Amino acid sequence: MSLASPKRAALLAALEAALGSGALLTSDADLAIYSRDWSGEYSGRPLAVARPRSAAELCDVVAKCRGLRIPIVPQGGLTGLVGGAVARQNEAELVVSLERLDAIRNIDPDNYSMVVEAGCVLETAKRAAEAQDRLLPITFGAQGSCRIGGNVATNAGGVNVLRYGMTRDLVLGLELVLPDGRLWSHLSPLRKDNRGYDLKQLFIGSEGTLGVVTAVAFKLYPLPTRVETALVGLSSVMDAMSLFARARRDCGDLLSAFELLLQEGVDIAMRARPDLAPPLAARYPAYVLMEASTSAAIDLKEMLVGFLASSDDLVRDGVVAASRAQADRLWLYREAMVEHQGRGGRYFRTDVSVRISDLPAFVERAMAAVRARLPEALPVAYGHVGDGNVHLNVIPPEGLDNAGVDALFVAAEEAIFEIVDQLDGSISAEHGIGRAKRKAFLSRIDAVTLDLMTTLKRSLDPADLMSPGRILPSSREAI
Ligand code: LAC
Ligand code: ZN
Repeated sequence: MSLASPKRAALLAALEAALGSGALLTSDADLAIYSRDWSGEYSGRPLAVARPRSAAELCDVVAKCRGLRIPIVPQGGLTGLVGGAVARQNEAELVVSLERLDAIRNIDPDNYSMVVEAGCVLETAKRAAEAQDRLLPITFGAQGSCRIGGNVATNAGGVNVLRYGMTRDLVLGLELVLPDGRLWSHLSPLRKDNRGYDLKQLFIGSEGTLGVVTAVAFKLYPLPTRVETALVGLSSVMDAMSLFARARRDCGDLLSAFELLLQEGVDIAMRARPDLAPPLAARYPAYVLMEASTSAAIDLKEMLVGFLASSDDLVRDGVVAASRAQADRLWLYREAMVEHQGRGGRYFRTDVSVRISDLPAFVERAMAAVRARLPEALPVAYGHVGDGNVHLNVIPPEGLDNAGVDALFVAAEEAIFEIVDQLDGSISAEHGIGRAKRKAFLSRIDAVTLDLMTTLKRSLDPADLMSPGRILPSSREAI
């Protein structure tokens, strides 16, 4: 469906008048960077890009789109991996970029809270909190590009979830524009508030389908003054999870990251970054990157070194970083592997979860299923195993054409999700549903849950104008 030009012209004229010049982008050259996500998997030219500077301006944009029945897709840093923020091909969707709504409205160190606008880059918000001796704990590779509104809309995860929770656990208040154009403003950073339904929870993780986030009140934590990082080699994923169970007890609440890598992943990192030497003297089937941190005056290094020494039945070798620079280098194996796993081409991504106790069985069975079904492909597993969340990705053989890669994606998804189902896990622990996981999501959802979700969507957005076709089928779509 493409939009008839009188309707398009009416919208553009109305938006131009409401927003002023420079706020509305319409040329091919200007639209290019808003038309493709970071993964390269999704692209679509929007009808135009509106860049409001205030929540009031955004209310106006939404009201005008509503009048003309034009769908809206909010966009942040385009680092989401499920196709949520890119306009659908040939669907005449207006992208609303939050990039100019990027102020840090306030930081209250004594209340351990801050209020940030949706377009603020995560790293900028983290730095501002740090300058006041506080930690905004959302942490992951894309933090230099992703924006706060997207973090909330997707309930972003990351490497510190096991200590601080998902984004949802850090949100105290929200301000957003509803599909009918009204502003819902609840930014009060109270720690406890039990008045009626906790409405903000409906919007966190709703992926742009129920409203557009304009500002967020976050809970902050003490900025750690001591951080200890270790990379250890182990004989198996099973041993890695036994180590995790012990670390939970022996490191208490000081454990802030527990990431799994396999030897294949370390090899990918070293191929991509020839300056990275093998991390340990020998090669191991599994590696764990673990981090403990605190702001308290305790000997954290003694605790971590003591813990690893007492676990010498599991830990075959390991290194504890002697400096922040060395710790950053240990994290580089993880980051370089993530960045280069696809060798610059397309690859199949998952972000599944199972019970922590089922994780070794999941990795073994899912890797075996992928190898049996796609012997030429390379399965790579890594991730936040302290949360039971693993990224089991599948890299196509080099030279495979696009149709072959499409077929591989289908086969890989079937093979991996079948094991997730057997273990009663989640096909999306972290990245959300968007468009990428919609079919798999809808084919597994129970009737009551689907009815509740559809009822909610229809009551808040009866004309289906907010990110249609993401999570749930669009009402205009043949299913
Ligand atoms: C990670 C992101 C991709 O864990 O979820 O690296
Ligand atoms: Zn992840």
